Amino acid sequence: MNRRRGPGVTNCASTFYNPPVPMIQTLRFVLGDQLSRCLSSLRDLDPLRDVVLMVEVGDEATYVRHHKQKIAFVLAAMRGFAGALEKEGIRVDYVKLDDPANTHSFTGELKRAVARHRPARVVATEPGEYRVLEMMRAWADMNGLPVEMRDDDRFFCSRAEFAAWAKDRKSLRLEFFYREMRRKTGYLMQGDAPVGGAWNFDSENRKALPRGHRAPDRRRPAPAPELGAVLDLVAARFGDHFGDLEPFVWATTREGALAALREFVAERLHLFGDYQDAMKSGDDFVYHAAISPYLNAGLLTAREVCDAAVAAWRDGAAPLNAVEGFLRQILGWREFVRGIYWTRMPDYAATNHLGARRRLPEFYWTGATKMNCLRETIGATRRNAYAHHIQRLMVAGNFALLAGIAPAEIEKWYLIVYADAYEWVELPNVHGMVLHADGGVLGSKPYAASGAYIDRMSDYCKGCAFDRRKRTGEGACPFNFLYWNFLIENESKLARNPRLALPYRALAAIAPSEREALRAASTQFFASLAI
Ligand code: FAD
Ligand code: DLZ
Ligand code: SF4
Repeated sequence: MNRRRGPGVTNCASTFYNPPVPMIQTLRFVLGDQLSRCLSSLRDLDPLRDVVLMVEVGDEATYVRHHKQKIAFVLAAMRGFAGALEKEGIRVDYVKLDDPANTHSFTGELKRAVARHRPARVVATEPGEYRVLEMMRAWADMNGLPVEMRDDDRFFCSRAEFAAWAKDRKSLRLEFFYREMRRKTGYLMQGDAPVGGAWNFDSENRKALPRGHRAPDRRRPAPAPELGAVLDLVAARFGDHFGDLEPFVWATTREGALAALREFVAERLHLFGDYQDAMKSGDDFVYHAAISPYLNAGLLTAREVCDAAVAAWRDGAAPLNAVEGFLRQILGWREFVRGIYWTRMPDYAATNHLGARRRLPEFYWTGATKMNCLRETIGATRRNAYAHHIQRLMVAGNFALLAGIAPAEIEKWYLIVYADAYEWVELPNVHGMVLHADGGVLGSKPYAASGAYIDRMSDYCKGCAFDRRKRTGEGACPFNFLYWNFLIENESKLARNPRLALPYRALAAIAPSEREALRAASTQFFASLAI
C-alpha cells in the first residue's frame, strides 16, 4: 500500500503537512460512448479517493469491423475526455490500445485494474448495448467486490419510464410517445397545447432542393492534439477495415462538438424542416446537423441540443416547422427507439417477420454499382462514416427491404459503417423502421418505395444508367421492379395492412403478364448480383 507518512513523522513536520493518501475508494469505469462529465457514474466522484478507468480494447473495434473513422473518433474522443478529467485534477487510469499488457476486453481490463488499485467498489453506468450489459452482469461479483451499475440518465426518458408507458398499449407509436415527451419537457408547449396549434409540421417538411440550391458547406473541425497519433494507430491496426480514414471529418472534443452544434444552429437549422427529406449528389450533409456521433458518444447532451434549437426559435432565428421537426428527431425518435430496444431485447433482434434471407450484395462495401442513388449513399458512407437519414432509410435501407436482405446481414453493415452506430439506436432503426422485421412493433408499415420517390427527392436519377420511368425491360430502374416484386412476395403478410391499401390496389390493377415480367426482372437481377 502506497501511504505517505503523516505529520510529525518527517523532520520537516513543522513546515509541511502531508495528509495520508487514502486507499482507492471507488474505481469508476467509463466506456467509450459515455464521455459526458454529467455521467451518473462520475457524479459523486471524489478526486482524492477515486480513480476513473478508461480502456481502449481491440474487442470493441473488431466484434464487428467498424469503419476506420468510427474507431478513430471513439479513441480520440476517449483520450480527449481523459485529458479533460485530468485537467480537473481527477486521476484517470487510461489503458491504451498498444499497451503490451492489454487483454483487449472490458472484463480483462477491469480485472487488471482491480488488481492494480484494490478499490473498495466499482461504479459503472449501464452500457448502450445488450451485448455489453451481459458482460457487465458477470462482473456483479468480481472477486467479492461490489459493482454498482447506475442508470444512464442522459436521456429524457428512463428505461423504466418507457416500459411503464409501453406496458398496456396494443401498439407503440412514435406520435403518442413524442407528445408525452413534449408535455414532460415543456418544449414548444403553451400550457397543455403545442405551440403553433399542431404537434407536427411534416406536411411542410417534404420539399426537394430547388435546382441550383446548395446548402452551406459544413466546416471541417480543427483536429485535436491527440488525433494524429490515433489516426496512425488506426491506420496501422485497422487499415483493412471499411471506409476512408482521411480526410477525417469529425470533432473529437466537447469544445469541437459544441462548435459544430453552434454552426448547425446558426447556418442550417432554419431550413432543416423544409429539406429534411432532400438528397443531392455531392452534398453529403445537406441541412442535417451531423451531430449524432457527438450525442451518442456523450460529447453533447440531448438536452443542450434541444435547448439550443428551441432558443433559436424563440430568438426568431429558425421557424417552428424547422425546430419542431428537429426536436421530433431527438426528443421523439431517439428516445423512442431506445425505449423499444431495451424493452424488447434480446428477442427483438431474432425476429424476421418477412422471412428475408438474401445475402448482402458486395456493392454495399465497394460502392461499385450502376445505381447512382446507392453509389452516392455508399460513397458518402465510405468518405465520412455518415449518411443522412433519408439516404439511410430510403436508399440503402429501401434497397435492402425490397431485395429481401437477411436482417442480420444488413444490421451488421449499419453497425459497422456509421460513426454514430451503437446497437441501441442502430438495431430498431434497421430491424424495425427499415425492414419491418419486427412485424410492426416500431412502425405500422415498411417504408417501401419505388424509384419515383428517389427521383422526387433527389437529383440522383438524372445521373443514373437506369431509367427511373421504366418498370421492366432494358434499363429499367431496379427500385421499380423490386418494389412490385416485394409487394407480390409479401402479399400474404402485408396486403391487409390498411396503410398499404393504396399500393395493393395499384398492384391489383397490374396485368398478370406484367406481374410475371416484374418477377422475372427481379429474379434475373438477384442472379446478376449473386445474392
Ligand atoms: P439530423 O437529421 O440532423 O437529426 C438530428 C438528431 O436526431 C440526430 O443527430 C439523431 O440524434 C436524432 N435522430 C434523428 N433520427 C433518428 C432516428 N430515426 N433514431 C434515432 N435518433 C434519430 N442514428 C444513430 O444515431 N445511430 C445509428 O446507428 C442510426 N442508424 C440508422 C439506421 C437507419 C436504417 C436509419 C433509417 C436511421 C438510423 N439512424 C441512426 C437515425 C438517423 O439516420 C441518424 O441519427 C441521423 O442520420 C444522424 O445524422 P444527423 O446528426 O445529421 O441527424
Ligand atoms: C466503438 C468503440 C470502440 C471502437 N472502441 C472502444 C474502446 O476501445 N473502448 C471503449 O470503452 N469503448 C469503445 N467503443 C465503444 C463501445 O463499443 C461502447 O461503449 C459499447 O458498445 C457500449 O455501448
Ligand atoms: Fe436509383 Fe433508379 Fe434513380 Fe437510378 S434510376 S438513381 S437506380 S432510383
